[in-house]
Amino acid sequence: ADPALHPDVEATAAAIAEMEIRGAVAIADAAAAALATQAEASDAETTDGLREELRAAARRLHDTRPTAVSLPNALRYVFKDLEATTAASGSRGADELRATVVDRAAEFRKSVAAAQSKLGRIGANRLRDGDTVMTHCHSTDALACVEGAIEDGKEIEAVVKETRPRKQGHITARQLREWNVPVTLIVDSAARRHLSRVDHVIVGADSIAADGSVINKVGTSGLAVVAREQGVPVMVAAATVKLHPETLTGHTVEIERRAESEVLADEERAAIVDADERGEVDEDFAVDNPAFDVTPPRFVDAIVTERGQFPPESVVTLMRELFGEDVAAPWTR
Ligand code: RUB
Repeated sequence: ADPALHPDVEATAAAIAEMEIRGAVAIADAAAAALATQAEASDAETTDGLREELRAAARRLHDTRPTAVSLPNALRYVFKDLEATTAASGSRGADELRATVVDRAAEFRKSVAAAQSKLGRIGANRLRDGDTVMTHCHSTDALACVEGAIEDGKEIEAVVKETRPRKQGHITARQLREWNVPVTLIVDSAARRHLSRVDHVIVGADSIAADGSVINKVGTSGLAVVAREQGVPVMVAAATVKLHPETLTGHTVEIERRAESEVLADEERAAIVDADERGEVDEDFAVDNPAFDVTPPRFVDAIVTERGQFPPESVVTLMRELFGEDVAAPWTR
């Protein structure tokens, strides 16, 4: 049986699964904080006991949502070479390990926040005074670029896609209004119609694959294709914590599928199919609700990271440098 999880770890995992905590950066930050809590509150008296608790906590956090690689990357950061860091045995070793995990988690959270403000400064340089941007979903990395431009004294306007079915566009619209950015909120299907007055499409990423493909909220790929058709550059704002190291070795990124109920209410379903008066399921009617899609690199103009901007085809170099061959998942051992 798994060792007992701290209630905060369980609460964090539930909040991620239910999307109360959402967005790749926020998920990673919360996972690191939860690991620190597990370590801090643990009364394990041996390093082995503590490691086992941490692995159980990491597994619980990991199994919430599959697509944002920032989550396993947060776990990787905290777990990296953890075996080697505790020479002492017994309770002294456990204390040492506890302190290391708490420090690592804090360091990770700080580095992610710093990366975001740094990439925001870089992305801001791509925007000119008077530009109109189009956004999809809610990405704190993408918004950091707009914030950077505003701080540089540029006037920016925004066309904000509402982003069905969860309407994360409303969060983006609220944030932009707080910065006094003029906002036009549109339904997703109106994107192409509005692109003629847009200077940049700016989106975030949940994962970036070794070939430069961008995995982000479903609808991103369609938007990128019509943006290309109209000659509007597509900029992906994504800190290096979004680079998916396992794609270096041929793995693909799992696309999360969410509940039918996000798309169709019970009464709406009943209005389409009346077969289930007796509780029967109509096998010829289905709802599919993928949460993310894949934008091929040829539709992306630049990936803006805290290490500078890259053409999508060259992020693989950065990926190798940052992760090397070490893509292990130490919490599964
Ligand atoms: C969120 C989403 C965001 C990325 C980047 O999807 O697709 O664009 O996570 O966000 P969901 P950030 O709402 O399903 O979690 O830049 O904040 O990491």
